[in-house]
Amino acid sequence: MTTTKNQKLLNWVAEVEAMCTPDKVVWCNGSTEEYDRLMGEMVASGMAIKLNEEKRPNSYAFNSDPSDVARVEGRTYIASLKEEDAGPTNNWIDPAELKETMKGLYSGCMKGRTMYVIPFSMGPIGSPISKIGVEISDSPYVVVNMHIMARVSDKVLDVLGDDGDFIPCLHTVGSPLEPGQEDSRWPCAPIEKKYIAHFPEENLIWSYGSGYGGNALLGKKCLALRIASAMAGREGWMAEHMLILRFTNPEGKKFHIAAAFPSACGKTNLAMLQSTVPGWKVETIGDDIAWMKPGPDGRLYAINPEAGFFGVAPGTAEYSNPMALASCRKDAIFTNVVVTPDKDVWWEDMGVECAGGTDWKNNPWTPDMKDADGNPIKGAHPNSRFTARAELCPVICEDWENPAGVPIDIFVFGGKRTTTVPLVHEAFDFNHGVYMGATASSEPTAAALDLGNVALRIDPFAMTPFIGYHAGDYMQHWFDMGEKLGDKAPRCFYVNWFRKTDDGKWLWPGFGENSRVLKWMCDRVEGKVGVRETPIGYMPIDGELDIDGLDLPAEDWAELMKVDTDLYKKTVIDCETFLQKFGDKLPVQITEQLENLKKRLS
Ligand code: SAT
Ligand code: MN
Repeated sequence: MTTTKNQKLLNWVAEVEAMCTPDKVVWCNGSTEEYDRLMGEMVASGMAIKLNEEKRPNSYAFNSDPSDVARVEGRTYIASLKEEDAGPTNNWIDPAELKETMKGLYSGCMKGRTMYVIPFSMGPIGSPISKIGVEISDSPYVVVNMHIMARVSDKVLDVLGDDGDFIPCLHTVGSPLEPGQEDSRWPCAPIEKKYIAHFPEENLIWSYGSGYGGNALLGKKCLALRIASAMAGREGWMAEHMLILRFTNPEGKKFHIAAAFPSACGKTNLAMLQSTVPGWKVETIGDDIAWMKPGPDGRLYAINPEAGFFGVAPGTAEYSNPMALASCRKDAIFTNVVVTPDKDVWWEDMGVECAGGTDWKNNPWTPDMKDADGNPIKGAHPNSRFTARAELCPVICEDWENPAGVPIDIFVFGGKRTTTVPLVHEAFDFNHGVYMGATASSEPTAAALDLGNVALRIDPFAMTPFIGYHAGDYMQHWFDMGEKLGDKAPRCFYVNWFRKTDDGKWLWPGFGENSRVLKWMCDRVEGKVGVRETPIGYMPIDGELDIDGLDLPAEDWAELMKVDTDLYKKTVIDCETFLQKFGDKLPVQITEQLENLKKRLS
């Protein structure tokens, strides 16, 4: 039961209950008691595994259905009233038609299940910059993950009051149960019935058929990026797929960096980086999403709307990200990893040996197992995840929940490119930076597995799957923000940690050593170092980006700093081809930047 008198909320819950016909309705309050009770029920049903209390206190593991392991971009829709408002990067269906289809699916979809009503706040509860959402879901797994990722609380309903507004987020796993029918361990619907639908003019989210990650934890990509970016475009602020970190120098001067990379390109690692530059320290504010608004002093202030990390497990190791490991040492949820016989967790590239256990498909597994083609069978799914509380991160910044946010000095864009793009370059000015962000390119990663075999994805601002409106208007919004911010706009840089030699060896050590590149950026902001001008942007003068003590042969460094104009021209052609699809919505500033770049390269 609930004590809320908010009529919009009560009406919506009643409507959904009538449509989805759950066995019962439970209003969630985010309490520890609620968390423990749901986990207890899921352990009893076999959906969750309670991990070893000594090794992983208060932690649980889940295995999803093998068909439900990542976001489904091909089944994600921006159902704006007009098709042209969704633009060429989004799937679109007429909202009336999509609602008809989905109502058909929703009808009776929660039969045999409990319907949870989950009030949550993205951003600190009660802060003027925060947004209230209410997720209705029939997945107890969603409830416990929302406890960690969003702020689920009765207090949200207090803030909402009798007539406050909220973003309705409807979710179901799409798997009704007939009387007596046994539930599956991870109920979900087949791919052709999955819909992740957004109605931007109504600030409404409808998700059907998947229980995994961003398809189901609707505060994250659906609300905090797709719906929020559309709101931000209308209202003059920014909702971006960016980590936020504070980098403090030995004198105590603080720099704030927001960085955009596609999913599964190491954002979490960078957000929690252990600086190798003496005296310089990184603190984490967020690892995935930034909401940014101009502050009273004209600078751009950022908050992290989330309360936890939904990080990629494989590759998270003591050497790559000890702070992420520390964040999930207790009170964590693991999805699609290996569970060892002593009920701890393991994944590929965790930096420790594993003799075997139960793999993400719930089968007995040992590391020497091979598939029919002789390739090793992975124990953890490449997109397996940990859900961890941000407050447990040892380097969480004291200002991570400051409702005023932190002033951003530097924007970083990037992606995973094994060739062509140098380690770091700086934009000539903000508009050039917007061009860099708009044409950021990456080789595909594990976070969206339904993209097929594309060699290169141009992924504007790492936002392609998350822009809730026309991407051309979204790019224009970036230029408009630059104009509004003027000389207080953040400096823009482009990085690529992922260059390889012809024989497949990484050229740059990465991880903590990336702090050397961040320091160079801060030195640029302070005017302490110069640059050399190249066709693609400003680059470090030899000796001014400190690589002392690295095992980095001179020829590797030269390669990392090289701009091969012939190779680069190919990327520019790919970008130009990509940009053509924006037609007359392509901002003139983009065309200008592209023409200038082509001239500089010729
Ligand atoms: O969208 S998820 O939340 O599942 C993770 C990601 O793609 O970054
Ligand atoms: Mn992400």
